[in-house]
Amino acid sequence: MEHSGQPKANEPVVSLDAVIIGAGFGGLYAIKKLRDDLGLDVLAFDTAGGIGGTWYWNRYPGALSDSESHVYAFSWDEELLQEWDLKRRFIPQPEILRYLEHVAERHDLNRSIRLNTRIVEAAFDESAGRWMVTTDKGQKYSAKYLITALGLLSATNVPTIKGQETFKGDIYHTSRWPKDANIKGKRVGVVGTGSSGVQTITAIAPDVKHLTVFQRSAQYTVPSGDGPLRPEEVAQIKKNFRKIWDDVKNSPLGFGFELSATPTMSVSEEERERIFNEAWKVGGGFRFMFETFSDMGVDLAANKAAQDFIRKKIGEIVKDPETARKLMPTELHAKRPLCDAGYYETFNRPNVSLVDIKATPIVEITPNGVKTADGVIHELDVLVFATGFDAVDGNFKRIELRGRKGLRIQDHWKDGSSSYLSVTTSHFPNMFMILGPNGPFSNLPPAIEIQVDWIGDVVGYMESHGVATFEATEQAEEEWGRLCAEIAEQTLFAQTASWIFGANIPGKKKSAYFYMGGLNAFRDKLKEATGTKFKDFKLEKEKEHRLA
Ligand code: FAD
Ligand code: NA7
Repeated sequence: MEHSGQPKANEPVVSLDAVIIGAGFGGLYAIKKLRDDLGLDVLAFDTAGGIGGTWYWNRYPGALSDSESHVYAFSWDEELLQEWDLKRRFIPQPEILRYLEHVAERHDLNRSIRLNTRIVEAAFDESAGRWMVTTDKGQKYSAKYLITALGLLSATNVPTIKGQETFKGDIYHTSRWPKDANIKGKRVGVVGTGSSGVQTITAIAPDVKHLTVFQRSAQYTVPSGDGPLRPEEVAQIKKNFRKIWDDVKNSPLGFGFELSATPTMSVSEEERERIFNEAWKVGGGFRFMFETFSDMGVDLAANKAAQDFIRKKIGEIVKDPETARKLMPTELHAKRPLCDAGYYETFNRPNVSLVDIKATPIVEITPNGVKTADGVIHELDVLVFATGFDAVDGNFKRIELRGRKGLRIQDHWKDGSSSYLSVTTSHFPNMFMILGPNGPFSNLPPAIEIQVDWIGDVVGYMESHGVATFEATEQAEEEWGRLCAEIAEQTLFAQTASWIFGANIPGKKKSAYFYMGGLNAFRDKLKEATGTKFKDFKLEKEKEHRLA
């Protein structure tokens, strides 16, 4: 159904079936599911000036998905899988955005999307059993369902450094890269060496006059092995798409390759070296971590073997021994695995320098650059923050979001964000989260599809069974949280400070933000919830709700 979405003077509140927040992969599929499959009256809102979510915002040079291109897409439009031109092994940002825009046009989704519109408030009205939603333009909507597709790597983390406002040049965050950004021939500084930093640094080094990399933590990264797909590879993928997607959704990581079952120490040192070298040649950060051996993420000795291998590679690649030393991580290899297009090689360029800001921290930003603790002012025209995101729950906390009895999400999640099965949270009836906290740690488009399909099933059930409200029980949520924490604690990821555990944001509660039991197991849990007729949820029938 279509809705003008504009409140009229005599109708201050527009009534809808569902409000969707976000128009990335999650929001787009939610529109399709609820509007076209279930026939509901829905509107989606996005702060952005275009659809695409992550791929609208992250326009920094070198931005690329490091899930392989044939599994970084929707599987529900089989025709499009066949039609879409797969060009390279990995899919760069402009191409992903073009793909999502094409999906939106092809399925006529744009008419159900309001861009340049931020949702500032969403509150559950218990007496009406409806969500009251307010935009930054003061428009009000009422809806039975609230679907959040806010993005788990979307709320930017911008550091506040003394003197920042005095800087005479431009400051960009990678995920807010302006269309008119100009770095050519300039002196550029990049703070941050996570995935975004590694991609940006490698891409811009040849174009800038001088590049100063401010590194807080050295990074393990392996070659991506990106390149054009051969026509016979594309043909093979297209022939097998059904099976590929079936395997993806039934695998722990959803990346389209088989995980190794071989423990690292079960093979000889020579064999280990051979397998690591082979993976280095093939490329891909997730493949290096999960296709080589079975235990890099859980066993210290296995992890150390991988660390040693990468450190040795750094030593071989980087010519200046002091730079190589600084680039060699000493921590566990247990952050999100990365891959690159020649990151370590970049530091052999005469126009690139590396500053170890653990040894010499940034003390302030001056009008002309960045001053470090050794008194040096690194003169810059442009400063880039590749400092990541307030991951998973960041965008929830930026909305005035209230559930039953006016409970604010910030208070509900004061001890760390929680959910039942990532898609629901207690006290927030009829609110369905796409990639909410404690969801699968996996390739994300299949995780999104699995979640939206389930949400569609629940909403369909509610509509056909006269269910007014649907809500996870506190107990189910607590148990799910405990399970996520228990599984996460068994991995080395929990011993490493990164966004996966909320450790990158000062003051943020360090806890498990993901379910690390696998996408396949997660999918089974959702199926189980449906199969047991939602026994861990409270369902209130329309009649009961009216009586209450
Ligand atoms: P998003 O695409 O983040 O969309 C969320 C949208 O919600 C945004 O457009 C935002 O503006 C909007 N929004 C938020 N709050 C509000 C509000 N209050 N009002 C209105 N609108 C709001 N995943 C992978 O699986 N593989 C990869 O290789 C990979 N690479 C990545 C690389 C980068 C640089 C980044 C940042 C992320 C990457 N991801 C990757 C994760 C990526 O975010 C997901 O794959 C996917 O795009 C998430 O889609 P989404 O719709 O859930 O969220
Ligand atoms: P990440 O992976 O969180 O990386 C952020 C980087 O910025 C990392 O090197 C941080 O160092 C560094 N950082 C963060 N804050 C600061 C401050 N205040 N000062 C100096 N350095 C800082 O974010 P990305 O955007 O690269 O990637 C996030 C995910 O998005 C990625 O995994 C992909 O899935 C896409 P630290 O390591 O914390 O010492």
